[in-house]
Amino acid sequence: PRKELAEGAVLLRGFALNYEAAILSAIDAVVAAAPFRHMMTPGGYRMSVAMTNCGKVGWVSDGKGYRYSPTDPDSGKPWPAMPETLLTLAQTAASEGGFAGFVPDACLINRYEPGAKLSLHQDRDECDFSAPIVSVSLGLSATFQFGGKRRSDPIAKHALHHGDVVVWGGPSRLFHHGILPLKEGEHARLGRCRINLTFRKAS
Ligand code: MD5
Ligand code: FE
Repeated sequence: PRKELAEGAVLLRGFALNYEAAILSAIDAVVAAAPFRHMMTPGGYRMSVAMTNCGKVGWVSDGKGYRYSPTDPDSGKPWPAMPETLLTLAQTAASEGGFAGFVPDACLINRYEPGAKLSLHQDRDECDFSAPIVSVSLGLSATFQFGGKRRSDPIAKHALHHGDVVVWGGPSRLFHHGILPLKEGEHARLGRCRINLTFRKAS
């Protein structure tokens, strides 16, 4: 089932379920080499979402700002390579969403525990806004806030569940969005957390 949330934004409900076991073992391998950590915002706040990355570059935040870095600042080493199965998932979903030829070079992995949230923001740190962002939701369900190009635009809410994939391209690529504080719960395979993968063409 496929649902257009806005021009260029396509929700593929349950699309990742076929790949579940492969995704979870790929995440385990990435996290073994580059553990989840809570980054600091440029303003000096600790993010409630824990993050890691795989791919050629990874998204980082610290006192100096937001950017993509080829190395993990915690280890000084390159981020783990993007597992083939994750790349295939992202490319298959992008094609389904109307973005054939998507070649992500970064995958940000976000881990939410109950109470963790992502305040309303735009994803603007990438070099090429003509490429979509593909996001994969796993574990506990979350409420996604979906606004518009301007921060003051009205905000819709959508539930995102285990296995859901969203392709954010076209005009929606720069829409404001966020995740409300995760509600307490227990997921059969993921436990007390939600994991979101975002595939990006960052550099
Ligand atoms: C999440 N992550 O569920 C979300 C999913 C992030 C982030 O927001 O920056 O790590 S990605 C949602 C997204 C990406 C690009 C555009 C739009 C939404 N949008 O137009 O709403 O952890
Ligand atoms: Fe975002």
